[in-house]
Amino acid sequence: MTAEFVDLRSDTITQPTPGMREAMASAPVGDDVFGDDPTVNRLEQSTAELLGKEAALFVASGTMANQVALRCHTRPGDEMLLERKAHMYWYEAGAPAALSGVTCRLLSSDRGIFTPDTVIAALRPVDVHFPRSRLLAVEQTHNRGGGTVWTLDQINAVCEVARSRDLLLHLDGARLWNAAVATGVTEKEYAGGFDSVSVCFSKGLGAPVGSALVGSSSLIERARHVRKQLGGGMRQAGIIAAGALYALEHHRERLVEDHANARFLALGIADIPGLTTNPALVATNMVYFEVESQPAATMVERLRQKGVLVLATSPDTIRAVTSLAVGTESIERALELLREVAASSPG
Ligand code: TLP
Repeated sequence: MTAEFVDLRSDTITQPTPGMREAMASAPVGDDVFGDDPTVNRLEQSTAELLGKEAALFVASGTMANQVALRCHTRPGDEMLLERKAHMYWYEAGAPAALSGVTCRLLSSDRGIFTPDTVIAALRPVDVHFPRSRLLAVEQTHNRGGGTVWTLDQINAVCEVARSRDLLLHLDGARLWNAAVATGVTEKEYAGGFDSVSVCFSKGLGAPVGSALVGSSSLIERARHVRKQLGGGMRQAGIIAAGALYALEHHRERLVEDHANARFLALGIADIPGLTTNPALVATNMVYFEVESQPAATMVERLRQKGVLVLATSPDTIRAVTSLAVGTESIERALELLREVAASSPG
């Protein structure tokens, strides 16, 4: 995408910074399938430490991290409990069924955040007729919930009830970094109650590729095998792991800028006639808003023609995501163009 576009489609669109490219170019590498890549090893160790777990596995994407975890935790016919609009259910191409033979039990929530009672109500008794309730998955921040943040108390409460009913626990922490920066609760504290956590380096942190799955040494050993089965064993992967390491070391704290830009964007949108959003609900780097005057897809196309890229997430909803690719001036420009497009009819 050319530089004139204000690209708010996702925080996945960022380009590696010059410092990151330099780190990637000079990274020592080796064959990671043999465990020989020092940069991958360093990334896995740092990530495990940061999350307070024994081990980590570098994988190609957040989807791969989540699905490898699911495969490790379940057997075919098992059931996973997760929120109705969770990424693992909504955006992972049917992988729980296709790759693990797992069915999904969908939980209702308030913008992605559900309660211990909801978990209890969804649990199946042990009975020959039923799938085995095996895993509870939580998403932090919750993407389709609006980039919402679970408090530590909310997370611990669902972990406790799940644990007491013998469920395993997975955290889809693609944007756990954003939650940590937004609340001051560390990634490690959030990860404490979970058997496995996935984190992404290629969202707000700005690395070009890569995610990690973290957990106990035995889980990660098994995950390494599953990753190989899926064709995800990479060779001189240190080239991309170096970008992830750089992101981890240099781009976490700056996420506050993305959050401030998202709030600024939401406040601007709330003032535009025909568009609706609640800035008070913008907790991280995502702004969801409703469009009254035209279908969301029409507005997305008209904005594209003017130089603003956003995504329609339902017939009347648009998502805009801030990242290191968009500074405050770009947000001001996006707001101007949003005003123009909302004020004129599609014609
Ligand atoms: N989300 C992407 C799209 O897939 C929707 C985005 O633009 O937000 N967990 C969560 C919570 C995610 O939001 C995403 C990506 C993933 C997992 C998957 O990561 P990737 O894209 O690396 O497979």
